Amino acid sequence: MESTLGLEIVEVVEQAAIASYKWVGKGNKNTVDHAAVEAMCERMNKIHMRGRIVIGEGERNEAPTLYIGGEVGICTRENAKTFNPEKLLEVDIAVDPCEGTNLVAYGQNGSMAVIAVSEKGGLFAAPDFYMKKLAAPPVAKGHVDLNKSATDNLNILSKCLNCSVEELVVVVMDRPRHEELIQEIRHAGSCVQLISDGDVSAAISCAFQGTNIHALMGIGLAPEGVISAAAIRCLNGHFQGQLIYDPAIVKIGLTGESKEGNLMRLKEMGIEDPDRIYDADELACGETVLFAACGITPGVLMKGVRIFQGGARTQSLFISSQSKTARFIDTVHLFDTPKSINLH
Ligand code: VTB
Repeated sequence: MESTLGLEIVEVVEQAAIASYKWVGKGNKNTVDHAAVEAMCERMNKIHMRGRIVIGEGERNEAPTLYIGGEVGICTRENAKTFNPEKLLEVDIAVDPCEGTNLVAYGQNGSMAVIAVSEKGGLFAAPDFYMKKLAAPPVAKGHVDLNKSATDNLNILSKCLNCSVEELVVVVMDRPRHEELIQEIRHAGSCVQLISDGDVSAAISCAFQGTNIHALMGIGLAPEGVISAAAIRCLNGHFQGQLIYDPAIVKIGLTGESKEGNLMRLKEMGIEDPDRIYDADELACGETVLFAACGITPGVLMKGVRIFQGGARTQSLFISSQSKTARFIDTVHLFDTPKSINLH
């Protein structure tokens, strides 16, 4: 799968990043998202695959493209019936064409275009619920636990990383729902790095040394949690997620839903235990998992898009469970044939 799709999905996120970056700082998150979605969709439809969107831009009636259940790729065309079935690559795809649309709209750091791919059934088709998340470096995998308190996890993390609790940096989304969590982390002596958006980048940063991010704690959206888990699973990092179905916990969001209605929806999805804690291997359970991200605005892991006359430069991250590698890819894009400049 990697040899066929690897560079292709890097180009998918690069094109989405460049397209959305053109709207950086203009203050309109919807324009940012639309540009990323269109560019991602267009590039995916040039790949020789039959890709099913399991995490995308919403339900079929909510989004014109990249909706859940939609299909992308050359092998979805009418004439695909004539293709050699052995050559037919059928995959499940999780996308966030612009993770952190607000960040791009307001010119803030930390946004990226992301995609995760696996064989059919290889990615958890998370509902658009919130998810309580815990991400941590590989050395802490299986030692920290979402069932434990933040204080206990910080003590465990300090032992795993052989550092003091005071040296730990924990990323938390700056939301009212995290008021108590933030207080507990600071009371334990660790540093809280607040982010306004973009917990996928924060989660993945835990799995790389040298990012000065040691954990992600708190509640974000579940689809982003699956995408984070796909990357972290390949990096052998720690990621756990637990669906949040009670709007009272989130304080905002899940508008219109009731706890009973959410429980009913989970039951209809076949989720028997709504309080189940999923680990990375369960959220991204496929034999092969590929992940690609391209920086839109500058971030901890990747530089942002840089536009120059006639082209652009991007930095992407490609992670593969197949080759067990994480590659940072620096790409120069030439938009058009270089104009001969008459200097006389
Ligand atoms: C979360 C987080 C994402 O949006 O989904 C956040 O996981 C939305 O949270 O990274 P709120 O509903 O509390 O605003 C992101 O930050 C960006 O998609």
